[in-house]
Amino acid sequence: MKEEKKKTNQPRWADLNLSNEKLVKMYRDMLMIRRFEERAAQEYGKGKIGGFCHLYIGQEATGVGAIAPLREDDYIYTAYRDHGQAIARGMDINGCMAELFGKVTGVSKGIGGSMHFYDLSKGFMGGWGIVGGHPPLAAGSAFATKYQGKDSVTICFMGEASTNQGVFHETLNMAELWKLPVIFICENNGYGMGTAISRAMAGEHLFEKASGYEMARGAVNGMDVIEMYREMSIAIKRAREKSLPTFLEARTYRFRGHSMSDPGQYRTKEEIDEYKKRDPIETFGRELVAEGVLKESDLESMDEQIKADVQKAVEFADASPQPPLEMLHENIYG
Ligand SMILES: Cc1ncc(C[n+]2csc(CCOP(=O)(O)OP(=O)(O)O)c2C)c(N)n1
Repeated sequence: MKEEKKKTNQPRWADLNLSNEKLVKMYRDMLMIRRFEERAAQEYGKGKIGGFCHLYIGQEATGVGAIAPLREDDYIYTAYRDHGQAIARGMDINGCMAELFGKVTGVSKGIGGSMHFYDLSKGFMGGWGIVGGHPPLAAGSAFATKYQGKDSVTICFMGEASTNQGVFHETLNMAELWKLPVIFICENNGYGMGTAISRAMAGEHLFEKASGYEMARGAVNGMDVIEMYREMSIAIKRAREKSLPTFLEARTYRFRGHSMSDPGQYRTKEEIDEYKKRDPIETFGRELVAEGVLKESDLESMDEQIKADVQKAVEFADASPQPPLEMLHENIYG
């Protein structure tokens, strides 16, 4: 009886070997992404940021929960909605903000912009703009590390619309055929630009697309950082120890438009409000307080500190110089 009571009193992450420090870091990373992007939206409005800018707000738990169980020698590929994953990977927020501002101190020297964050030292391989264009690169990365006899894992984020591309299927086929240590994380936020998934995709169970290749697969609640961490830990173990791929469908939602230029008239306020009730940051923050990991006052002071850090990043970006003209001729094939 005593034993049973003890079990039910345990937090739901008790089996995951997560220290309080790690739990707090996961919460902090999600809040940093949120505050960084809210500020990016403001700066975009002021004309400080140009070009495309796709916000990750609402999807934070997917990126943080997927990246938290990785090792430093693992690799990450993603699409253009890349700020959140870059921050979750520990990329410098000054460099990230400067990249948005198109400054030479940016993570891609100011010539990539919002869609092309990159940091080799963190194994963050971008930031890619073509829908479905990067999954084959991720499979190539997994092939390379396997060929070199390393036990690194490559993870690849993609939007659900990319799974309608032919190259997606070619990639899954080769990944399973060659037993590559790669994890595909499909962030199903329900919409490809303004088109609801139900209008563009046959079949209700997206993750079953991987069944044609007999790949390990499943769906996970992408609004829940702990569930993401749990499923990713299993997939990472499979990739690292057995060199096998996994396809995970993370069910999530973006609270903002597709990009900064999207007025978002294809969804109702009621639908958005419904998802906001499941805000991944608020729900996890409440849970950490309920479990005694943090106090309400800790949440507040952390938020203040993060806002101050983001303010400094904006000042850094603003004060940084533009890339010099000579750089126009660098990194060009010809
Ligand atoms: C090959 C290709 N076709 C069209 C586009 C234009 N486009 C940019 S984003 C996007 C929607 C992609 O949606 P999804 O993959 O679900 O990702 P999300 O934006 O929801 O993160 C489209 C069609 C593109 N970038 N590349």
